[in-house]
Amino acid sequence: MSNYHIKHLEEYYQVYRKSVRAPENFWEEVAEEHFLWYKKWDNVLSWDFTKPDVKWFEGAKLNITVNCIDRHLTTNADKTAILFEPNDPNEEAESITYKQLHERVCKFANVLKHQGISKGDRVCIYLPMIPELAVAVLACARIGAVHSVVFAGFSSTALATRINDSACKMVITSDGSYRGAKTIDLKGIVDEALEDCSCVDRVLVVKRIHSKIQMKEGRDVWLQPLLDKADTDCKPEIMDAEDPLFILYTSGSTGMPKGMVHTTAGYMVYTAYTFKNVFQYKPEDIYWCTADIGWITGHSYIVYGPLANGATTVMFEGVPSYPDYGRFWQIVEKHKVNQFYTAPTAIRALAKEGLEPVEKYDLSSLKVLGSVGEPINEEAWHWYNDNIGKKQSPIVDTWWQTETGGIMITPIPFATPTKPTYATLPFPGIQPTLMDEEGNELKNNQVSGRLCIKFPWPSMARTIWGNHQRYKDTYFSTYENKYFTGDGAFRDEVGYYRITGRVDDVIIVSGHNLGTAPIEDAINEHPAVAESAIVGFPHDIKGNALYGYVILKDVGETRRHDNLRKEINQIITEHVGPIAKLDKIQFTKGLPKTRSGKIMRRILRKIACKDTSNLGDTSTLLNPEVVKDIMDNAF
Ligand code: 7RM
Repeated sequence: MSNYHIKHLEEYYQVYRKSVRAPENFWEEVAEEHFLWYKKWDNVLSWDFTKPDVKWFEGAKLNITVNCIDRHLTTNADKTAILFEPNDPNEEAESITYKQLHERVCKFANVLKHQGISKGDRVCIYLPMIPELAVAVLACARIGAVHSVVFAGFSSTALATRINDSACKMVITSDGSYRGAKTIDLKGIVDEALEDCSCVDRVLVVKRIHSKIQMKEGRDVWLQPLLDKADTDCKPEIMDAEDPLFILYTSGSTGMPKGMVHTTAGYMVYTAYTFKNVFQYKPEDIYWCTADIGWITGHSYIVYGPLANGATTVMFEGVPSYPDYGRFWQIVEKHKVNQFYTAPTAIRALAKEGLEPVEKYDLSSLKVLGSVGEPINEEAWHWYNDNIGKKQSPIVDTWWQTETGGIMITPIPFATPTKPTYATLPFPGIQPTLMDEEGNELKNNQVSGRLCIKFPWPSMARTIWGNHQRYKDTYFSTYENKYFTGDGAFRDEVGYYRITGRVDDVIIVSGHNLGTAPIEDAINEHPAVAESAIVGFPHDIKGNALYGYVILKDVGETRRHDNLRKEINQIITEHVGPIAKLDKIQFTKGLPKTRSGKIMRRILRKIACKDTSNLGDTSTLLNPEVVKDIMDNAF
């Protein structure tokens, strides 16, 4: 029995038990069977969560692009690797075979080298969802440069923070991007960001929208002429198993984003193995994940996982609403998509538009549906199941994080019976547990607690770039010898997990993780603002929306509040990005605080959620009188 392709629930339990009883043997078998190594490992795993220090496949030598590209050339050179679907449905789709991908990655890698990039250098990639984004990522990996992809919806300040934090030498961007009917001036945003980044000496610019842009002499160069001159072969850099592959930033509950560092071998093994099993990918299938490569879902399940399996992976540049709300389903029909992986926020937005845009298209190619990014509510789950999967395609509700690198809790389609709103069972090798607030492990079923992981897995992040202490404090200090996810969960009578949401100050809006602190910092930049606090409240489409409580410096502020609201959202757009705009802004005289000065967000959350019948324990409040005032003036 190959443990690579699980087909029945019994088989799942067998594989799972084996993976927990002897994790090293289990992962060694997976790594032996399915990948190309220059040299195999001396040691499968060493770990110590107190430091924390985790190493997988130590001593092994490999290059991940050889596993994602070169090794498919003997049997699958002419198979489509990347199927690019542009923003505009009238522009032709582009199919890139494994052979062509090899050539494009090699050329790009040679350009990087000529431009002075070598192993270990950090390269920031700020590109829209066009093939060059995937090619740039793989070109970095080819030569051992560490890519740091920044989602091209982030503002110039957010971009600058990320570039500086990991001291990137180069930025790869485009003149602009298409987003539905709009264009976005990406190069302008990069120019603004780089005013504050002295580490960057080269900017490679991809031509996409043919807009007029500024090219800074000596710094900015067009990519295409360099590619035209580049050699079509590039010898892969031989990497150690634990060499960093990439950095990806994720919001934290305090100001600075965290640059999660992922390393090479473990990440490759885990993303490839999960991809194959979670989507039950077969060689002839067309797989489509609608995420952006700027997020971990795109890294692991558009680029690395699918390509390591020799899959055909669709890359979509556009948005679900352009030119109309049938766009996703039109693409499914056009490319006969077999596995479709998206986020609850997209499902809710599409469900709101009714069935007409769905019924226009033939969705019979679909076999497996995926969900990721936030809890999927029951209504959205049923809509997806009934109308997209026609009750024939299992929904894999996949729980995982930027930090975990790959899918952690998920059904295995056709093996695990699904249950609406439940991510169900741990993937083989994953040992979840629930903890109470006092640090006791909750061993029974039918309990709620904080979700932790007891044992290392190959694709876990190894550190936060430049701040190992913060890595330890954030993930390994709340509970002894356990990785703390920051999420709450419920475990039902058969051991299925239902993720209930964040227990910290991270709010998930339309599937984007937003830390409250950077948004509050931005608001406080407004000259009229004294203090602010952000909470989430339920929103039909976005899952959560943001509610801001703002104290003005001058209570008698004469400007109209509506203008101030606009200005505050403008500042947020500049500092964090438009996704962090507030839906509601309430001006208030004070904020409920504990004696130690901590804002009691719990109370603010209840007020924002109109759930004020029981505010819970308010005995530690320093200023109970403001609570009534806030309630009286709430939206
Ligand atoms: C993959 C990704 C991580 C946070 C995580 C959760 C939430 C993700 C689910 C989910 C319920 C799910 N990485 N989350 N997937 N909650 N069910 N299936 O999203 O780093 O951007 O976000 O997202 O709170 O901690 S992420």
